[in-house]
Amino acid sequence: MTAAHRGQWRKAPENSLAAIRAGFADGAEIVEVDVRLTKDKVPVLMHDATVDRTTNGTGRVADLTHAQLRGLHLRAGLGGRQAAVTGERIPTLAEAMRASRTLGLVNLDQAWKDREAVWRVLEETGTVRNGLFKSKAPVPEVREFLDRHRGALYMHLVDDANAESVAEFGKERPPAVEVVFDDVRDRVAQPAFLQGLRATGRVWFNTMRNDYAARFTDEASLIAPARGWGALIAGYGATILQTDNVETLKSYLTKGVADPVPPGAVRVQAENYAPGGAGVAYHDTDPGNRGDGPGRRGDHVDVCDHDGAVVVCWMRGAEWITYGVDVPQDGHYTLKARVSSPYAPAGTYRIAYDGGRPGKAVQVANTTAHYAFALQDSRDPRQLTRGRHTVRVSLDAGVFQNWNLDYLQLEPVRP
Ligand SMILES: [Ca+2]
Ligand SMILES: [Ca+2]
Ligand SMILES: [Ca+2]
Repeated sequence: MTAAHRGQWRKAPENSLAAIRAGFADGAEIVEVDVRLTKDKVPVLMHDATVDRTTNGTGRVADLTHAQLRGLHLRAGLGGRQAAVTGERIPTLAEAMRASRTLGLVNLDQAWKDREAVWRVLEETGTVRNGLFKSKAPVPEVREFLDRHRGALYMHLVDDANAESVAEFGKERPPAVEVVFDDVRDRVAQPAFLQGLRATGRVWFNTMRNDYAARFTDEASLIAPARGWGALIAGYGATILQTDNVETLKSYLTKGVADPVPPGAVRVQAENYAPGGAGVAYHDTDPGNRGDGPGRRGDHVDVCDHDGAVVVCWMRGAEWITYGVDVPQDGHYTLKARVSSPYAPAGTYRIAYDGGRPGKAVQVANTTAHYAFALQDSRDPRQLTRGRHTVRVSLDAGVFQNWNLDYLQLEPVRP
């Protein structure tokens, strides 16, 4: 099963009704949302304690009434102060559950402390069988709640700190267990423990960030599924994956490929720039590799690892970097760049082919987070002949530049 983390935030604001609908429409069986109570005790969807990141307002959810929250607008994607303000508003949990009733399960994150108020919403909206509670609370506390609310769906969360709590459930094991491990040597990541979980239910892993499943991430999966989703399914017994990449995970589960190169296209990873060193293959203004990723020995190009995505980062004005690209056949091509940035504007780049003049300035999109990558069309197509070409990406000097480049992709287009 696929669980869409905070809904399909690549198409609508996180934790919005549109993101919930898009998550189910893109094939997720589960949408994960975050629940908080307003000052007047209305359960609403909001990840953070404050509305600052994801809306055009400020303040703590617990200090704002439902009426006050309704006046706010959600920001695009994962938000941030420079993300676009949308027409979407903060949904109540009741609205979210009604929207999901015929579509799938809703994983109620951060809801355990307010579980009685949440339960009332599920009852009122006829969605007791849609709402999935979760916690790592002591087992007697969980039992007490489940005994009083027969029919409640519950998933227990374990890491190495509470691994033995699963056994305390005895014969009444929850139908799913969420396993969090940041190291493959963790106790909860060992085969015997996981086989025990699989014997009685589903096993849930999170692949959004590096620390949730020991670097088996969405982004690593896009490079090669065996580095992420494939490993969790084959080696760790995963039956539910929570992802920030709903469409690519569904593609992998149904077709066996995560992020295929389109027919007739050619892709080059940003970190695989041309040989030759400084002044020949690149110009970089930050001494050494300022990133935390696997840079090339002795080079100054900055390479970061954003939760499994290996990217050129610390982009600064006047820098440039060159790639060798093998064009498969004569034709008209557009260059797309897989980029990320929480800024608006994020920066600009120009493309030059085979030592020629740089093309028009391409504005890098605000993707709302450094780890939120999107494939962006430069909309500056060129006629290219079959064979090897050089592509130089140069960043305009004197303008703000702070973005990340994952890969370049030349795709055939009609002239
Ligand atoms: Ca550098
Ligand atoms: Ca740099
Ligand atoms: Ca890359």
